[in-house]
Order: sequence, then C-alpha cells, then structure tokens
Amino acid sequence: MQKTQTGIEAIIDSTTDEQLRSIAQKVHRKERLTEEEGILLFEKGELPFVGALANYVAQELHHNKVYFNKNFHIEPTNVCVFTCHFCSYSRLYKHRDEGWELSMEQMMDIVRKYDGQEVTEVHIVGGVHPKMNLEFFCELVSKIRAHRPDLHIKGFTAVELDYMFRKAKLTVEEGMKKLNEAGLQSLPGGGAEIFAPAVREKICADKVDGEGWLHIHETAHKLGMPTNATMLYGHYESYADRIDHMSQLRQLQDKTNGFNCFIPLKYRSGDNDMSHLGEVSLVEDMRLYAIARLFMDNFRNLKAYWPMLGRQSAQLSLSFGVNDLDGTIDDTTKIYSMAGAEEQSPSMSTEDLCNLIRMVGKVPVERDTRYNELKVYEEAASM
Ligand code: V47
Ligand code: SF4
Repeated sequence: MQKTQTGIEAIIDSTTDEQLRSIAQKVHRKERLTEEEGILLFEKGELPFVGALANYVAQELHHNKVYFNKNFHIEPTNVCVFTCHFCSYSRLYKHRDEGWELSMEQMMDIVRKYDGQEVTEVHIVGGVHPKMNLEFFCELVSKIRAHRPDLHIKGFTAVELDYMFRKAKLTVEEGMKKLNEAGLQSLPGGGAEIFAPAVREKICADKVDGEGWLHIHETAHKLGMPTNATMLYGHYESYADRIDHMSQLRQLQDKTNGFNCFIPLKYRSGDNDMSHLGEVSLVEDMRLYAIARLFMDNFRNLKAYWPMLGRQSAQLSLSFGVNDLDGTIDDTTKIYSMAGAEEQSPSMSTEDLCNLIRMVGKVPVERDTRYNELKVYEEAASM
C-alpha cells in the first residue's frame, strides 16, 4: 500500500534541485535556515515552491487563523527634519505651510471620536517635527491614558525617538522610561528601512542608522515594551541586503523575544525622489513574504499592511505565509495614499476585513496588540 504523503513531503519529493530540496527538508525538520540559504531562496526559489513551504509553516503555527486588530492612527505632523528619498509624505520645516501640525487638542479630538467604540489600540506615528519634543509627547500619551485607560498606546518610530531623546539630552533608556511611565506601551516598526549602510546612505542618509534602530528596540524590550519590525524593500537593496536585515532582526529576537511581528513594506513609487525606480511585481512581493516566513523562524507573526499593499494583494499574501492583516483602520493614515498606494482612503469595516479573510478559507480572529485572541469570527452573522 502506498504511504500517504503530507503536503511538505510531496514538496520535498517533487523538488529536483538538490539545494532547494535540502532547504525544504530543513523546513520540515524545523531547522533554522542560514543566511546563504536565505539568499539562495531569493535567487532560485520560484513562487510555488517558497509559497508552499511558507504556507506549511504558517499552517503549523496558526492553523487557519488570520489576525487583525481594531485600531486607529494619529499622525501628529508630516513636517520632518529628515529627507528620506522614498518619502512622499513629509514636508521640510521651511515648507511646513504645505503640511499639517496637529495641536494637543486636535489629537485628543481624534481620540474622543472613538469614545464608546470597540477599538483596542491607537497607533501614533508621524514626521520628525523640530518643535514637537519629548515633553509634548509625554503629555499627549498621558492625556490619552487618562482619557481612555483601556486603549493600548503604540507609538513613535525609532527615528522619532532617536531625535526626541537626543534633543532632550537623555540616553535612550532614560527617554524610553519617561515615555513608558507616561503611558506608552509599545513601539511600531517603522524607520528600519534597510540596515545595510551603503543602501541606507542612498535612501535615508540623515536619520538614525541600523545600529541605532536596533538599540532603541532592544532598550524597549528590556523595559518590557514589545515592538514591531519593518523592512522597506523593492528599491536599491540586493537579496543579500534583505537577508542581512532579516538576520539582524532574527538575532535581536533570539536575545530579547521582544518583537511582536515582522512587517515587510513594499516601496511605493508615487511622487517621491525615487519614483524613477518603479515598483517590484506582485510575484516578487509574494516571494518576499514567503521567504520572510521561512527565514524569520523566531517571529510568530508576519504582517501584511493592507493600506500599503492594497487589499487584494494583502488577501493573496495569506496564502504565502502571512497571518496578520493589521487593523480595520479608519481613514486616518496618509503615509501610503501619498506614496501612490491603491488605498487612497484606507478604512475597512470589521465585516469587510472578515469577509476578505474568509474568502481564502481562513478564520478571522481579532487580537490585541500583544496577539492575545479577543474574538474568533467563525460565522458571518456574529459581527
Ligand atoms: O518607516 C514611507 C515607510 C514607514 C514609503 O508597526 C514607505 O504596526 C513604502 O512603519 N513606500 C512608517 N513605504 C510606517 C510603519 C508602519 C506602518 C503600519 C504598521 C506599523 C506597525 C508600522 O513607512 C517608514 C517607511 O518604511 N514608508 N514612505 C513609501 N514611499
Ligand atoms: Fe521623515 Fe519618516 Fe518621511 Fe523619513 S520616512 S522623511 S523620517 S516622515
């Protein structure tokens, strides 16, 4: 009688390339892939191969569950002292009349708009404004905390924090403690871009470097604050740069276990200094998600940020290792619509998001920021 094969055994058996077959066997044995193997996957791994392996790993970890959370964004300003060439969103201080600068009250009005609504998280992120300092943001965070203690406050990229702390003449640890005491609970993953110094020099030379970004996240982890990690891909970076970036994150995760999730961010070419580069294809997007799922073996959660990727591509990514679609989000984020993403006014109701997940045979699960499960949406009727 013929032995029944599991999905992964069939993949192993049908792979004729020795190197790829050996990688598939390692994935089956739950062994960590080396950097060389990661690069090889980018060079040789075709979408059906990496996709099937990534789907296997995601199924083992999460079965059919796909997570989302109910959140809203506050973007205090798009005025920024830095000049990242991929950024379509920021305006220099001297051109601040073209941008926005929200007052404390305007930001609290956004928070109050959600009174009585079932949101669990506020995500605060924006440009680096020379006049919005640590004291200002400690006050904002403590006001939000006082107004709505049940809301998890996730805020400020390492880039914003690095600038704030340096201006306040505080160490990263001192500054982080102040924000934490004011009520900040976790950090988003922005600002990581790509750590490789030569590429970083080309795309965002004047902001915190890779080492500084990692130090800020490590400090947060040590204080018990979880954080996210991103990688901006699809511009000048090589496959080796992508793997180097993911490897540095993997090493820090080994050390602290403080990352909640990994979020690859596709470079969008609308209206910025790098527009001539264009954008990578959908196949390359899916290959990247799949390889991230295989390489980042100590990150349980791989997030596709749908406002940036577009909802159809985000839906597709659920078959390539992704297990999280971020949030329902109101139309409060402008970072991607200004960079030419399909989602010009990104907002999705819980029902829309759940339907999108169900259409690919998965089960929508609402989570909180720390990935505690809040509600499993088994049936369409229970919304
Ligand atoms: O660091 C800016 C990116 C990031 C472009 O942690 C661009 O849950 C593509 O990090 N094309 C900020 N990307 C946003 C961010 C984020 C978003 C959602 C969720 C979380 C989280 C974090 O946006 C920047 C940069 O990498 N970005 N411009 C662009 N043209
Ligand atoms: Fe400023 Fe962030 Fe835009 Fe860079 S990506 S210019 S740090 S807002």
